[in-house]
Amino acid sequence: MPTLCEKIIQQHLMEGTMEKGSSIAIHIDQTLTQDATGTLAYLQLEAMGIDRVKTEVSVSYVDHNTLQNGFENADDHKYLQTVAQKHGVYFSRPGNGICHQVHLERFACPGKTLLGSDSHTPTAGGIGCLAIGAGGLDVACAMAGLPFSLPMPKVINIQLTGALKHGVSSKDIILKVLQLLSVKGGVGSVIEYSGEGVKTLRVPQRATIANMGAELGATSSLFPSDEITYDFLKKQGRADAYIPLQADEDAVYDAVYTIDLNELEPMIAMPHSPDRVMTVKEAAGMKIDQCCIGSCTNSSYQDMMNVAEILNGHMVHEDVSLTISPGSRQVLMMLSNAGALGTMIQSGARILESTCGPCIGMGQSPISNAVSLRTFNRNFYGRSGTLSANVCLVSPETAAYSALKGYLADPRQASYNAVQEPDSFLYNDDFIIKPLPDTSSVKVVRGPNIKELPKQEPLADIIRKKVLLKVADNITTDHIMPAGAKVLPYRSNIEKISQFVFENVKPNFADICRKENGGIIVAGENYGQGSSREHAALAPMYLGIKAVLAKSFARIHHANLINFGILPISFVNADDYDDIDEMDELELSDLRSLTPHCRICVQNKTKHHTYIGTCALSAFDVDKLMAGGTLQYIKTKQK
Ligand code: MIC
Ligand code: SF4
Repeated sequence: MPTLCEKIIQQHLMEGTMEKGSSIAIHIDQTLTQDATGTLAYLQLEAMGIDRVKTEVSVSYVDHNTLQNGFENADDHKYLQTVAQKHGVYFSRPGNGICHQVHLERFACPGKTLLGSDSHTPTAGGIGCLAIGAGGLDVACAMAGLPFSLPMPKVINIQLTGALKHGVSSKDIILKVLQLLSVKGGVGSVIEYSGEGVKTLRVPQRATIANMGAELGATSSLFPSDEITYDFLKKQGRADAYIPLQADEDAVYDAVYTIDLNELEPMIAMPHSPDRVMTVKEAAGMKIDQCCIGSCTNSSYQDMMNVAEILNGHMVHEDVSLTISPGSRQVLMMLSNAGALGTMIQSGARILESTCGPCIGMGQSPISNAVSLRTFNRNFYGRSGTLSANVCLVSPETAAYSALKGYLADPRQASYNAVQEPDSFLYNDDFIIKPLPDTSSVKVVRGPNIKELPKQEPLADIIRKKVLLKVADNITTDHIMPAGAKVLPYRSNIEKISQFVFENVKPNFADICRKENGGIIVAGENYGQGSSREHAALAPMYLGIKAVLAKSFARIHHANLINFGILPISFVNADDYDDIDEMDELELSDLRSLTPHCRICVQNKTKHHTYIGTCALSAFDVDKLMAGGTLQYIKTKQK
């Protein structure tokens, strides 16, 4: 009676028992990194002294920092290429596509485990792979052959019945799930999809849904591996990767929801959160300024072909800028061969590289006060690069149809023929540099932007620091460590990037940290949701942040804080949050006696009040914190 998730975990279990919430460690078969998190991951791998990765497959992608406005990003690409060669890692060159789309096409396998230094790694759940996002350091550890620790997840089942109607797409399914569960609804869980409706969805459509499980806060999302999976793998020339896989008929789930696809309508997530969902009909008519189609969520061949069908013979509205970024070189080639690229260009679409592009604020920031419809997965405040912009998330069909109209329009009214999956995909791996058998002659190239990793001291017994920032619920890693074309080039330069920590929340935060010689952050629920970027822990650590006191934490960020020696403390009594003000002085004591799931006494020296906090830690986490972070811990062990 196991669920699909439990079957895969069972086969990979290295430590612990499969009791919900208890700490387990699993073997990782594959890893992926992208350039914005990859440089740190490989610097950490090098620091561990590992010659060659121990995984079945590890792939390094370049897809985020591709706007080469200065030498920094190009230098990073060269470092990534050479360090990959040195350590037996596949290297997907810039231009080959977005990591999750390419990994789905060329590497992901049902039944395998995949750990990626990007929160949307679960995209590969669309093919039945247990794929998890993590910080770069955890991915470096997996490349070094160490098991990956996580709490044994709960399993939420979403049953899909019926079939999607004209103009409704798989993006609308996941937006509906977000409406049901919210950005916190998946925390600590894997989401498993089943039911007759699943059989009507092709692998890339399933991948769209699995991708945005990250926005639910879920550990991963999974689809069964069935004849549709086999068909996709066969068309990618990878039929031998197929194994059938599904939950047992009588699998027991922690919660079950049903969505009837027959009844589903086009959906939209309003600013600035992916769970502020309503139907397109409810918001229809809203004037728009920009539409961006692409990202790891919606850039498959079928997505793009449907867009071309809708645009065919029409011009983009004069007040709208439409950008299209196909997800991979494979998709782009196929669009070109099918004539769809010509259709898009003819309609006035601006064709961008096969990269993340506007999704991570790498160009195409919209005009002031814009309404921008995007087929992406995140519409967090400021992420587009225009602080006054209102970004909404929609399906490719809604974006394309609205781009023609100049206002939010319901694609069920568009007359177009939905495109089916092709008979075969145009695959070739010429843009993926394969690992060399002998790497002894490879020289790793480091440009001047690649700096050494900062070091952290072992945990002190007493921390007495001021609260330098108090923030509300659902703070994203985009709030903590903004991305975008200005900041991303410094992902390998922690001193430089730390200047931007909380830039859009408290512009002088870095200066205050320096003046006060570090401090503590107080936060509400779900602190650190969103991206896996470990810079959101490493850069605050560099600024002297010693602890975060929050009502609750997002999974990946919680792990990243521990990796960099910052104490993640949860309030036992959530009301204590209200009692603390910025610049209050807090004292945390007896920290050298920290144990898993221990309580910590927090004294407010300014108000003379005492609060109780807890730390949800495994024994391994305690060791890491004591040493001052994971890298320090591994180094001490090696001595
Ligand atoms: C994102 O979508 O926010 C990113 C950029 O892909 C991140 C990784 C990063 O910050 O580099 C993610 O989702 O993990
Ligand atoms: Fe890239 Fe956007 Fe996907 Fe992150 S969410 S991997 S930035 S396309």
